[in-house]
Amino acid sequence: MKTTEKKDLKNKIKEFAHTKGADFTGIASCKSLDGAPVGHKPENLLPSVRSVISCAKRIPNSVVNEGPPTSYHNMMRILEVQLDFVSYATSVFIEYFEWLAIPIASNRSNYDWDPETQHGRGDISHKHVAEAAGVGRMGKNSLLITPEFGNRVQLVSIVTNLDLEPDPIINNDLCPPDCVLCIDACPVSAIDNNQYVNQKLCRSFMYTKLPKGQIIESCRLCRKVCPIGIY
Ligand code: B12
Ligand code: SF4
Ligand code: SF4
Repeated sequence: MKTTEKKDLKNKIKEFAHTKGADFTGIASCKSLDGAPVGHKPENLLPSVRSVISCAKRIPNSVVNEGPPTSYHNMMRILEVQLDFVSYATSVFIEYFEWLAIPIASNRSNYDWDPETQHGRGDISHKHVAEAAGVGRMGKNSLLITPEFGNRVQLVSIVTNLDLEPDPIINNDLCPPDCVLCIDACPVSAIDNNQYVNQKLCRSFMYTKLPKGQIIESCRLCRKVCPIGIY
């Protein structure tokens, strides 16, 4: 494919994803994700992969900061479905040009689960993809932070054998050096100083059981206290 054709297709794909509801899109080369754990590399999902597309949708600040747990949980479920739709529709769009494209589940755990440590991994880590695609940078809370809306975005990825021009990454750290608000805010001290989250500790606090038995994802203190993107 010629460079001009490549650029044109990249713009078309990004525009399409935006019309389907993506607020941000970025392209990462599969090489930039080489550091992913075995089984979670782009080529484990599509052997002929060349690029990984990241899409993000913002969450209203008021839901994260002020909303009841039920609204927050509902927002997480809505965005999960919408992002899965964005990645599905964009993959079909890419297939019209006769390239392969696989949408990776926004938030379903895959077979990688250790019941002892309660450590799980997604098929691919969307936040690592988003960072490599220039959508944002991972903060000390280990979440993907965008300069525009901070960590208040949800993510999805698409792997494709289409060789798209990667977007530039954000070079500077978005966390102020002395900020530890997210680390201090976690009631179960699940976040260490190396962007690492102890899943068992987080899972012990993150969920709330409602009187009728429904379990909702309620804790988001490490998101809420982060000042980036708040206006
Ligand atoms: C498992 C999981 C969790 C776990 C672990 C979270 C974590 N920090 O990774 C737990 C249960 C703790 C969790 C909690 C939450 N989660 Co969660 N979670 C996921 C899920 C399903 C998989 C994440 C994953 O695989 N991480 C990889 C980690 C677990 O593997 P690891 O061995 O620990 O990783 C180390 C290395 O292996 C290496 N690594 C791993 N992959 C890669 C890839 C590359 C290229 C490189 C170089 C290195 C590398 O880096 C790690 C650090 O050393 C994703 C969806 C997805 N598919 O991405 C959502 C996701 C990360 N969660 C999300 C959210 C919002 C939350 C919560 C706020 C829940 C809530 N109440 O709403 C909390 C926040 C807690 C926190 N501060 O992280 C969002 C984050 C959005 C954002 N802006 O970043 C995601 C992306 C879901 C989505 N579709 O948007 N979650
Ligand atoms: S979601 Fe809650 S429990 Fe989990 S790391 Fe963040 S603050 Fe801690
Ligand atoms: S609260 Fe501070 S340290 Fe934590 S992610 Fe936000 S800016 Fe970074």
